[in-house]
Amino acid sequence: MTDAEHIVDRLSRQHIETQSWGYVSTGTRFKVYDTPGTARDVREKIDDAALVHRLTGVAPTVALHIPWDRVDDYAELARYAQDQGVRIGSISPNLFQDDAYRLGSLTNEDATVRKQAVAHVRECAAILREVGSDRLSMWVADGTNYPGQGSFRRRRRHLEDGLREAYEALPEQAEMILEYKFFEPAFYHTDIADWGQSLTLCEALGERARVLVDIGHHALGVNIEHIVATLLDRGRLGGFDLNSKKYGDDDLFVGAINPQETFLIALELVSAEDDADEAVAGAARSILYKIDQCAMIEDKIPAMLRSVTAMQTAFAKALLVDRDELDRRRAEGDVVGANEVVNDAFETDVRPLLARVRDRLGVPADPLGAYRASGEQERRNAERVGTPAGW
Ligand code: PSV
Ligand code: MN
Ligand code: MN
Repeated sequence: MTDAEHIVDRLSRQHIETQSWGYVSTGTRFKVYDTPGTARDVREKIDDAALVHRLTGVAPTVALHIPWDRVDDYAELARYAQDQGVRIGSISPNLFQDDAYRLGSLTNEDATVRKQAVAHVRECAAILREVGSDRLSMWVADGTNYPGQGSFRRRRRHLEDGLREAYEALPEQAEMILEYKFFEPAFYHTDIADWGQSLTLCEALGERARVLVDIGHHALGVNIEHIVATLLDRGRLGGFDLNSKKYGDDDLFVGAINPQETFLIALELVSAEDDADEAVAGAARSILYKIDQCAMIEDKIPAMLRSVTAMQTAFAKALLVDRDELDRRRAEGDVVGANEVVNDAFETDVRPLLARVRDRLGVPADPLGAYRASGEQERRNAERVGTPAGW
């Protein structure tokens, strides 16, 4: 196999999960705009995810968020998804939209509230079983707004206890992937604020708990690829929430801002996938790549297509890096040369390579162009009348 064929082969096996809440009308606390043709219920969200998969060939699963996507019969919903050509992927509990959680969910001083939160996470663990999924994607929004408001250590103990109960309820093959975020909705402290806090919790829980990195959940200037490398090396990077940001948790589509960062993250990932240490390589190959974006004023499906194709672009460029040559330059202390090797790949036009990948997958060479020409948006605009689904 030539190098180019090898790259086409790897890119044909890419798997990017789109998320149900990326297909609905969302906004900021100032305004939610209803865009025409937007999904109104979970089935329409699945329909849109299925269309994105048909157009790209690399997005075969869709993540759900409960209760936004709550239904009576999850096995039936899983069959519906399968009929459309996709599967249900990760399940996210919601520990931030109930009045009871005003002072925290799993960290609350009140044992009744903690119990409610644990019960909800366990409900989500049970849904995994019903839909045949293996990832529980957890974000704990808990935190405090003012100094003095809470006891950090007591909250941390409650958190660990609650997560352990949830962890023990996971189906045998399933994993918990644990997100961190440094601010919002709380503004003084957040209980799982950074990767170190998430990692130490995962280590306390067990082998089937790994860290989830949401690109938007870092302060400006933080070197995310370094965090990624550190977690990869410990076999504890379990998933991504993919998006891009200019400021904070902006949830813009991938590649819109700083595509070089996405590329440098991808470079760490492909190099870990090839690591001689099977524990590192195996963990890297089982990472969940989930989109977590909010299309506020734009049409949802084109925005999702942009993210999926930006991830393909980042990985294509990462795979083009001559890592043997890079290692030689590093060993020689050739600072400029090493950077040049990385940059050469970043500056390569990978569109012809991706056209080959799409040809192999039997999907259009230009997914976004094909969507525009398909009439699917116009059909949705005409058919989907009435209130779109929101959060
Ligand atoms: C929190 O900001 C977050 O990134 C979590 O992943 C949530 O589940 C998601 O956003 C909801 O939009
Ligand atoms: Mn997220
Ligand atoms: Mn977020």
